[in-house]
Amino acid sequence: MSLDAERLREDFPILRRTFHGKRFVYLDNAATTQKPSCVIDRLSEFYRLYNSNVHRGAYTLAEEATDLYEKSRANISAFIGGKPEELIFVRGATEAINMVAYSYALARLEKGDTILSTEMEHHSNIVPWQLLQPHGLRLDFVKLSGKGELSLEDFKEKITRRTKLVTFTHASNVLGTINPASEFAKIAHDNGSKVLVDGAQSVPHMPVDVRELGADFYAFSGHKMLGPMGIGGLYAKSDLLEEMAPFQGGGEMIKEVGLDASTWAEPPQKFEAGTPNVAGSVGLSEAVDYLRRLDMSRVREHEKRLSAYALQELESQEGVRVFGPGDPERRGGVISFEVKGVHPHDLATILDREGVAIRSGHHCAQPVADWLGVSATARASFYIYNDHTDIDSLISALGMVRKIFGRRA
Ligand code: C6P
Repeated sequence: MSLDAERLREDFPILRRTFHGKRFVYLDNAATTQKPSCVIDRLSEFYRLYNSNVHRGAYTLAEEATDLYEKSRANISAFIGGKPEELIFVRGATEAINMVAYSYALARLEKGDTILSTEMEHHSNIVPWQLLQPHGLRLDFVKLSGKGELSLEDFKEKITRRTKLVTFTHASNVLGTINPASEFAKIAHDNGSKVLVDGAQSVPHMPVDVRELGADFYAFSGHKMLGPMGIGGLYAKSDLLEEMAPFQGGGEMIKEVGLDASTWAEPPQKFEAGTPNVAGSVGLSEAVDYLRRLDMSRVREHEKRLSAYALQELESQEGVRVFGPGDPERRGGVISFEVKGVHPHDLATILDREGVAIRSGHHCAQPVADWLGVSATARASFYIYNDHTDIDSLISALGMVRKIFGRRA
């Protein structure tokens, strides 16, 4: 059974807003998703009834908050096929990747070892590795090719015996491409390299099982999957968490502290210094329950159908160029495009006047824009509450763009 987006929209209070007198058509879900009432209510309930610090107090309220926090960890880790002790709560995918950079790569790799990333990455999977270069770690990138896929040939050529970590995005936030993650992971493992997958654009949109994928590390953000901002996860295999160095020092990540030296708590606490985002974890757990009820295979099917329709409609518009793979089987619900003669920022501004919210710019993935040979693109990205009528609104708003820009568009 397909998703009933119109029905689902009723769960999202923000989607009842109007902008410039028009129905709100939210097509910037790759940036962040809207929150259903159950998540908003759960956050409010936490602060009304359960607010307390965790892992510290001996009183009942503190025990309740700790229980909620740890149950949320178990629920969220199960959603991606992991065990509770394999999930570290972080602010989001960016912090998760930085944690791997500092606690694993910097602490465990040797001078001259290489990290192999790709040209398809968000800045958060490029810059943390660049920051390690002054420490003697090398960085290389798998090339983009074709319509925006990673070149398997180049990957096989670039992976060497010094490649200790391979990292790539599961799904591109600009091109929409879904990478064959398990195939890449197998090549990396056969070479003796560890694998970090950036799941920021995949966990919200398709069934993900970190074990089936063969990921050693998997990063994701709660706010892109109906959850609150400021909470996300780093999945890491237990043996790796054991050997990794702490990311930050402070309360709760220690076993014993002396003035000269300290010892560390067991994972996951070892990586969660200071007061964590307890309300965020509870809210994200509620979001996971909501997605589970919908069924992630249906979420994926829904987005595939929407993408197929959007691709067909956009490509039939004069002067519109769509970027990324053409086959909806090989892409997610993220569609970047340009309209000839119109800067993407102008396009987004005119669309806003029609009630349609899209993103324009380089989407924090400048190397992808460079590869496309553009400085910016317009980007529409879909989620469970979007349907064909939203794409129709986008297309009709593009008609307005054409009117304003005259024959140039
Ligand atoms: N991309 C977009 O509009 P954070 O900001 O930590 O939640 O997620 C970072 C991130 C990492 N990897 C990928 C593939 C991403 O798409 C993002 C976030 C948003 O495309 C905001 S720039």
